[in-house]
Amino acid sequence: SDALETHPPGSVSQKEHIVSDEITREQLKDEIIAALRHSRGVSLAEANNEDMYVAVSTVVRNLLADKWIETREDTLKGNTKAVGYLSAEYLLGTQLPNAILNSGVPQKVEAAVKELGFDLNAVEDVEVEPGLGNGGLGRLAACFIDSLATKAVPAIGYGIRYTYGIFRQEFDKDGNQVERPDYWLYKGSPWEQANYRREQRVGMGGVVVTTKDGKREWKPAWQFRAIPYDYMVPGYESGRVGTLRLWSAKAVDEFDLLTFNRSQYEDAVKGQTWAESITKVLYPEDSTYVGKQLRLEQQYFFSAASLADAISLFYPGEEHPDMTTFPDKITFQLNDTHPVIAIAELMRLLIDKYGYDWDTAFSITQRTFNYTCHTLLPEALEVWDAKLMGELLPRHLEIIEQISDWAAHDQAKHGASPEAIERMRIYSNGRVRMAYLATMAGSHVNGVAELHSQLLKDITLKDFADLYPSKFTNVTNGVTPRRFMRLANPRLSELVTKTLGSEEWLNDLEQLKGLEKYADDPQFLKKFAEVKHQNKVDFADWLKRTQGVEIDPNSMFDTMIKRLHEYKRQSMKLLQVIALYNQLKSGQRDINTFQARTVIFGAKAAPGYAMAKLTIRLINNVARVVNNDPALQGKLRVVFIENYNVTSAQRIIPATDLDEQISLAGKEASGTSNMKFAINGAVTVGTLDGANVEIRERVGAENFFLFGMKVEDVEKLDGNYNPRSYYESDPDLKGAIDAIASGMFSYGDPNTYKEFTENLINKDPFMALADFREYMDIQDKIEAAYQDKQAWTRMGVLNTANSGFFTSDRSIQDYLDRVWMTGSLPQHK
Ligand code: B1H
Repeated sequence: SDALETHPPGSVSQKEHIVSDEITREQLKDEIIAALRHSRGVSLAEANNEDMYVAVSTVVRNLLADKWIETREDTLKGNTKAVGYLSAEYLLGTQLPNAILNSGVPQKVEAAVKELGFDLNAVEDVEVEPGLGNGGLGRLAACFIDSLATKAVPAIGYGIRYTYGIFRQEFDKDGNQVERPDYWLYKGSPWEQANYRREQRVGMGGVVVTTKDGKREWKPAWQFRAIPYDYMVPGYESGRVGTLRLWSAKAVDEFDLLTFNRSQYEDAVKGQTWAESITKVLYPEDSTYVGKQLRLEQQYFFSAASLADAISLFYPGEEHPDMTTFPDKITFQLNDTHPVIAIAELMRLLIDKYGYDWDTAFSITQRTFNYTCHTLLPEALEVWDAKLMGELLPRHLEIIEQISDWAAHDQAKHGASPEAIERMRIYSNGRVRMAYLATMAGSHVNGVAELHSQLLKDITLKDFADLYPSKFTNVTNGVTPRRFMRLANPRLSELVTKTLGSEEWLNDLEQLKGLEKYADDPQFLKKFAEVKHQNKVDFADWLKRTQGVEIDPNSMFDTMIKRLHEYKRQSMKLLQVIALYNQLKSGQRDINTFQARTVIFGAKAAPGYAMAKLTIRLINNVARVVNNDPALQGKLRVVFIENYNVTSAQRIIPATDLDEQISLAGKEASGTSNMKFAINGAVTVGTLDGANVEIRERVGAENFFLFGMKVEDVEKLDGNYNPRSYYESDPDLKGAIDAIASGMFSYGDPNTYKEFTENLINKDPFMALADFREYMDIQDKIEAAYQDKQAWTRMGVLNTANSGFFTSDRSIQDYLDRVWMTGSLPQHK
């Protein structure tokens, strides 16, 4: 009866069931007020921005709920093979603006919030972004699930719900990075839903026994509860809402009551604390591998829970499912080696639990998995100590040993030499090589940009590529234009929409090509330049407001945002800045004709990476000295954005004139901010590395500032590289390094940056000194080019017009065609 009908707090009432597209502004206002009262317990008059944030989020979620359920039902019908994206990281960014955009009624939501007396921007500012990733790899996963939903691909993203995401970065008074815990769930999140109905158990430790009928059986020492937290992934204009399922660990027994009764409280909760530590914190390493037990626990925990989830989804209630059909139901993409242990887990389930023979099990497994490699750096390839793995996952180690033997056998059959077979060993000398396991036990291996995929075949995985060439393919990365153009840059989006006559470009980004014909239209160039200028003004205001730093929107905004790593060469950028500073101080460069520049850095360093942290300190201190030197008349400024993250990226990128992509050739697998900058009409200065190569090909060499050694040059120099000779022969370079060594940026203390300068002069592992001169010279060309405002804007336009390829929608299409061999659900508009 009506009287007994109850609604979960803030839900859309069932009586007046609302079809999201037909909802009116008035109804939305009522729903928001209801959500305020039901889920926050406040009236509209009492509500603050935080209440409003939760209420609007609740209402927008409700608008998407039907599509979410429908998408799941259609996914599980199994008519179209689904995609399981396995990733230890998802760097999502804020949820509310994206959900509003994809709610189908963004204008109405905006109007409703406004009419209730709130500023939507201020409401959105309340949200703390879930920083469940380190950098490009995690952000890529977030872009991919967005595109999967937009393309109506039946998909589930699986990952880890870290209680603490990537640390919050602060700078201390000396300019050092200080890491603060990122308790992003401090006030809860309206975007997640604990889904206890789909809870799983995951075991670890223990022993393997042989049963009476001769089978191997794992007896884990401990069990953990794996609780899924579900996030909606709304597609843009697809009528589809996908699922991101993040696992959280909990103890099986909340309390050890016996212990507690003896009032030893600490002991009683110990088991709980230990269990929950598995998903407590994201490892803040990017591109380096650390063989920590807890990390393997995290990897296995989410891989095992995800596989169990998929099996129970596609074979509900079946005790003896026909697992030979599993690869037709779902294909799993392994995002780097972090989830590769899933391969051994599926083998274990197939053999030990479902009773398949080894060959059948291996064929199912091979057809189920594909692997994306994101690196070329040897230190990033995960190699587990077999002893550690054996203690935690004894049965899995056994299986991996068997796969290793099978692989050697298969390689011999394909004609590999004994030496090559030895090099390709998955398990040898007490080490387990996860990249090799993924390569042998999956169907496809892909790199993330053309150059990277080629280098994988030529170097990192050469033996495998020679033997199994058809396994290898490339899928160039992409980024979602919804977040990085429509949400981040509404002004440019509006100009594009007006110019092209529709918004279709947002899910068909190649349509940006239509802007090319306006590249010489002075009217259009003026508007494009005006958009950039307004974005710069906005950014300057934001910087003033949040960091108290003042910058001049009329200066050139020259940006380098990415993780701090030696191979990315923030140090080279810094040497250029110091050299400029020296030239301006000495009068070698005329301050009156100098193009004012604001150099913007944003970067986090892994807490254990000493050289990266020293570089951060130096950047901050160069900023201090340069910004406070009256002789420069404010014409050269250096700013370091504290706690660079997705939210700040969305502000910086649309305001940037010049984008720095200056890694040593052959080191950056792809890069993805380079794509975001190009789409937003910034011009790139870069080396021939990663996706820079493809960006330059598309936007045109004349609209890209190329410099530096190529991969071949680096190879030639390798082995007899002498950085000191560059230092000694280039006065600008010597002057910059000597300035650091003299204590100019350390209050006269010559020791503070000794390791930094000595490392450059004597080792310089990423050859910054060898590329320095060309980098200085190209910066002069850039300065000259910037003087002609119209020509510069034209370059920006041609970047935007020709970067349609770099949408993640295209990447997903490539995966569908080359790797997953599946398609989309019908779109429900
Ligand atoms: C990338 C990583 C990475 N490559 C280890 N590898 C990690 C490795 O926690 N860990 O141990 C975390 C991350 N991340 C990046 O992936 C590449 O450096 C970029 O060039 C690329 O654009 C990005 C996405 O493919």
